[in-house]
Amino acid sequence: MSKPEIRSVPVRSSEITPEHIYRSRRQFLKAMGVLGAGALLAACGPLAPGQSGAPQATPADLQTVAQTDELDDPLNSYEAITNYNNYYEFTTDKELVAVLASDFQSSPWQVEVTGLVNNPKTFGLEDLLKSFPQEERIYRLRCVEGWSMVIPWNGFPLSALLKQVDPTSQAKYVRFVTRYDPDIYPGQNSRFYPWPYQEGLRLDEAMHDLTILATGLYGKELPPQNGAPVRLVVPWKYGFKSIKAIIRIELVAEQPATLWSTVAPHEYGFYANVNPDVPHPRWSQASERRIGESGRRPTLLFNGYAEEVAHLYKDMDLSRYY
Ligand SMILES: Nc1nc2c(c(=O)[nH]1)N[C@H]1C(S)=C(S)[C@@H](COP(=O)(O)O)O[C@H]1N2
Ligand SMILES: [Mo]
Repeated sequence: MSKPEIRSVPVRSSEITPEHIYRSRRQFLKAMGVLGAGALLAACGPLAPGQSGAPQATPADLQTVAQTDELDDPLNSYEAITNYNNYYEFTTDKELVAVLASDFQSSPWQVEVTGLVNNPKTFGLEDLLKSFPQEERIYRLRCVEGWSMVIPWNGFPLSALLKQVDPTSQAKYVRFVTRYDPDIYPGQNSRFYPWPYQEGLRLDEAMHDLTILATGLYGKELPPQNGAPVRLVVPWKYGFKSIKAIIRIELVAEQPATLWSTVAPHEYGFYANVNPDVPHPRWSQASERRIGESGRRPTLLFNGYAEEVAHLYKDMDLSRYY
């Protein structure tokens, strides 16, 4: 039997499909006349394209084909991703963050984009969702502590937002700031940390297509514990770079201070690129514990994204601790 004509259908077996994308694809498939039983499940064997009267693919079918990243690593469950979190504004107890964050009000919310830009702009959350087409990105997240997950984010490239504000030629770095409000964030009453949480990227890192602002995960609105309503995700860097609950993005000329490099500069550098060969001063970074798995797996250079990002660091000594 010959193969059914479904090769041009834009569904990759390695994708989880969030509902809104699922729907638009479904409409596309309908228009193409290929939506029949198993049309999305290439492995199920031949079928007649456009076959009528056949049961239609459901979101559940899609979820069953779509459970790995591009390295064939399984996605972590929604439960794991939303119940094991680092968010020091709430607590340092990863399993308590979700509980303490459950009442967090992430609406209304504004993100001010300012500094060395020709077109400073304040975006309401609705503007961010409306102005920038939301995509799904399945990324590995590697925490500097030595654990990792695979997370299907929804969001959009940070570059799209930066293009709108039009950085001036003096802008060399981007600074990100989390909301400061000790009344809602119990952890911000601790004087040990220089609140608010801040992070930074070099402008070319910020403009890289892998760098996104996430507004959701698993096709749902971003939960408070994962940084609602909008957080950075930089998948080739240790997780602490991926700052949550952003209220300000500032284009600056000098490398900005970050919370972790202020607290412990010799332990948490500005670049913080995932690198198995450069140990943290107190532990090896050669391997990691994937949440949901027993044992450890080797950590990959740039968290497995070397092909895409290594060129950004061709003038830097990767054996150095930055
Ligand atoms: N504002 C803020 N952002 C933050 C943190 C934090 O404590 N506060 N923790 C970071 C760390 S150490 C990690 S590993 C990731 C964890 O993201 P997740 O909880 O969504 O998996 O968020 C990062 N972003
Ligand atoms: Mo982390």
